[in-house]
Amino acid sequence: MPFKFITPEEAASYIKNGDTIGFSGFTAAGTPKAVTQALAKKAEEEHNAGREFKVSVFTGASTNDFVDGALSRANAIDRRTPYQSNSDSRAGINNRSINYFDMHLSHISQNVRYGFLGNIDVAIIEAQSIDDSGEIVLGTAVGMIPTYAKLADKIIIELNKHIPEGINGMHDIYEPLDPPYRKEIPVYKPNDRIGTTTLKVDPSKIIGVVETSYSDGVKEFTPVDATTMKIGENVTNFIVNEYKNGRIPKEFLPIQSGVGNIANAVLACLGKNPDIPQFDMYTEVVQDSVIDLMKTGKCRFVSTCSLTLSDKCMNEVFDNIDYFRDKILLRPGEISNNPEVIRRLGLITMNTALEVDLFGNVNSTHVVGTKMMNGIGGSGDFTRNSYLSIFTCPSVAKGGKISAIVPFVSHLDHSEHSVDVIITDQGVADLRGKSPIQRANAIIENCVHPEYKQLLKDYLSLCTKAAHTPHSLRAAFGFHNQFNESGDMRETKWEDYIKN
Ligand code: 0RQ
Repeated sequence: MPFKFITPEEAASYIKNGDTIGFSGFTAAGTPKAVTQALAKKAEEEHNAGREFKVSVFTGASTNDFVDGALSRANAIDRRTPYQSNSDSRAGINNRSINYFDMHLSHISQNVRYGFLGNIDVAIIEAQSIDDSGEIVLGTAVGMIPTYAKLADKIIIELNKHIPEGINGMHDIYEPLDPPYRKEIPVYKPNDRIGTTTLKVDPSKIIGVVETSYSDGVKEFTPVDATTMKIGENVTNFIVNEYKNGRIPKEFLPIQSGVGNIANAVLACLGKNPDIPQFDMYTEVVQDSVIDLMKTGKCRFVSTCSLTLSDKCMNEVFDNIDYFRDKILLRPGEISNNPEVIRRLGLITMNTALEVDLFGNVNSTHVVGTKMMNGIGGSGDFTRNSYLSIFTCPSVAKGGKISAIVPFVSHLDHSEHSVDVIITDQGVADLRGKSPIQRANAIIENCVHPEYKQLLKDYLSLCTKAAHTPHSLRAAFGFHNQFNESGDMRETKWEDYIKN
């Protein structure tokens, strides 16, 4: 091998204050894990010596404690995009020591190529293998690394022995041309391979190879509880009904499913229903429940950006890699989340909301309107372009103190124009073809927790003037104000808002 083996500390020594780093991976899957820890240590040493040291962290999606956790704790992150879910990183974002900007995942690579986000100084790539010419077999995810690697001045490789050779053949690396030369993305079925199995990088940019042996460290999901089970059942019954009534074609349509406990439970439930035929997925994240469905054959094929599997589930896939290799394609985020392909394939999309308002607007990102949770991720890419867009959430959070259904969302990620169906543990509100007031009534009737039904009905009656979308702008954030004051939205009193 023409490349030098170096230590994580040596690799970190090449990274300067102010650099922008592009990372491989998507969620915890496929991210580098050793150099980032050494970089965090270096940042602390620099800070102790009275020198500034911060880097910009561009990833595929969220990462894990090795990246966001370690670097946030070391106060080593300046700019951060596009998605994160680590508690230390969340704290840094909300105290504004991290300059986080939240973007649709499908936009990242092209915006970097367009020059909108500045130079990529270093790309750090987790690899299963690399040959002398710079051909890399990636790990358990792709993310935005084809673009970061192409544009970076320097490349550091983390060669992870934990990833089996058998993963070779699962990746499908493809980068579109930029306007005005872009052509169609030639994915007509989820299993259409359009690119190469390896990522070719310029070998002269590689400054060294760090050997590692880490698992991705994805936590196991919390077991399905009564609420998530009920949401799963409601989603399944709704889709079965759509299918039986011919609003989903007899061939069925590919499914996209978001991240988190709820998404995992929904898919598990969907897979168990005998009235749902075998299906394919065109999605960005594969969680444990999908692997179970692939084992039974219910899910035939998955196009994804990452295998975000708990260590236990990942080891099972690694042990049976020959079974899974021709049933999974790992693609760049620009392709897994591509609006053109999503619209063409006609995806049934299922994402999770933090809060939803009476008119079908969705907040996926900001707790009580101001504090960043994780980011929009791919939910906007899929929702806006889907065949049928579904949002799920528990009807209440924090033991009932928060209603997920509010008069007006305190932050807007997905507008009423893109959201077709809302599903909670209480039931299903099908918003298609309904006026705003019809949507509000359907949501109150079917999705709101019983403790909040009357409050929301009363809210609607506050708007006495004739209006297409009835709101009392004075009271629209009444639930949120109440939560900020007493910690319990149930104590909202509308009379406080209609004093004059
Ligand atoms: O808090 O952790 O303190 O208990 O939010 O909520 O119910 O466990 O749901 O794990 O599925 O996450 C929207 C964050 C949901 C996620 C979100 C509190 C609740 C709990 C988590 P605790 P749950 P999940 C593809 C798609 C945006 C990106 C996306 C997400 C915690 O799904 O990040 O969809 N989505 N990407 O108690 C205050 C409310 C709340 C609330 C719930 N209204 N107000 N707190 N919580 N509702 C994937 C990618 O793009 C990579």
